[in-house]
Amino acid sequence: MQSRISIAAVAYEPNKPLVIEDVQVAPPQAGEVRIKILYTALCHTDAYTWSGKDPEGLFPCILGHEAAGIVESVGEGVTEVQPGDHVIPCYQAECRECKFCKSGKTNLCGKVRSATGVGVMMNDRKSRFSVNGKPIYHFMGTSTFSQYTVVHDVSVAKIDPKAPLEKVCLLGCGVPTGLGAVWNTAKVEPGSNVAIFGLGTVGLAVAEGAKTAGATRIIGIDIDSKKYETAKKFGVNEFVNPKDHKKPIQEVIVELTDGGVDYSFECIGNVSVMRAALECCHKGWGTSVIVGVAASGQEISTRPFQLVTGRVWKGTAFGGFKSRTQVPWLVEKYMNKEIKVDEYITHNMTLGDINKAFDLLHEGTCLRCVLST
Ligand code: NAD
Ligand code: AHE
Ligand code: ZN
Repeated sequence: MQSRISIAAVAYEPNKPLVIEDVQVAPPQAGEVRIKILYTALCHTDAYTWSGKDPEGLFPCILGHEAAGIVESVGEGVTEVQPGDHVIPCYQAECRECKFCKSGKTNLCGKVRSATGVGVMMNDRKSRFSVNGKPIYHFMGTSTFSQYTVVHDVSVAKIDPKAPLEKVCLLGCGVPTGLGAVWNTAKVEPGSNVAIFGLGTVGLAVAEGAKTAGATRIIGIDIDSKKYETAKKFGVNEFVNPKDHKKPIQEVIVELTDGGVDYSFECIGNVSVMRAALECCHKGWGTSVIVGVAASGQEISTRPFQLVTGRVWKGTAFGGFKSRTQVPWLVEKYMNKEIKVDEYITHNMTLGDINKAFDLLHEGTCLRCVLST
């Protein structure tokens, strides 16, 4: 098998514009899959790592982890996918053999995480990307801001070939994360009241998940009041802007809900808001789920009394979904019109416009921007 020349967006340094250039993509080795990426969206975690605030961020690298494509070639021993299969790369692997996968207690997988966290492939601890012979690091085991990428076979979900790749690419991260935070991590029951901090794609997917779980009050909290109009379409039925109140936002929510909410979700990545989200939960049973990713060095705090008196603090990665097993199921749910996907796509561009797309991501009007490669 031969190397491929692929146009990719390379992040050479934190916060410096990504460089669109030809990258050499080596053939897949044993247990690896080379994918032709057709569509990739941008997630705030890409922006976070690019900003230099991710302790696992390495440069130069190829970012991107919310995408869809077609298998181009496979390495020795790969049995579950073959060239031509339609796939979604999954940053959270699922090997079905490791201690984590077998535990039945988590969707985290231990098989390749030690390599994906340091930008290399498991086999030889090296990268498959290079420019003029110099290696470029992988990112989250996916690196989808490239026409071709190489991933571990345990990180590939084979999906229905009839599914529109330009839409279902979103099922690689943000939408499943929000839905799963509600369905798998919090396990929201009918009649619950729910507070969602941050109404970006992840927060809106939490709202959609809460609505389908039968939550009655779905309170959206965002410092941008423009978010409410869109949020209503995803199930938010009350809106609070912390800027409209002098009191701490947790006190406002506790008063609004006769003692606090049953479930809250932090979908921003702000540790002060994480505290507020915990403290707005009802004494005795309220559960708060941390979804947002906070910068290196940031820590959460609260009075231990908050937990002693029955509030529960949890976190979620990819909404607790087992990736290879459940991403195809989510695709089917989308095809059956049981979950939204199209509604999160506010912009479409090409890979060459990726720097403009990142600018848009920081504007309040952009939920997901899908790039064609
Ligand atoms: P986003 O930037 O689109 O949405 C964040 C929202 O929070 C915006 O509407 C913004 O106006 C609002 N906001 C900002 N500061 C606020 C404050 N102090 N109080 C209230 N609202 C505030 O982001 P997104 O794409 O929805 O992602 C949200 C977070 O989830 C990010 O941190 C991302 O890295 C993380 N994430 C985590 C996972 C996971 O598996 N845990 C997966 C995907 C994304
Ligand atoms: N490298 C970061 C961790 C970032 C993080 O928590 N990532 C989430 C997914 S965000 C997707 O948009 C996650 O699933 N984490 C679990 C894992 O195995 O990485 C840091 O802060 O170190
Ligand atoms: Zn993401």
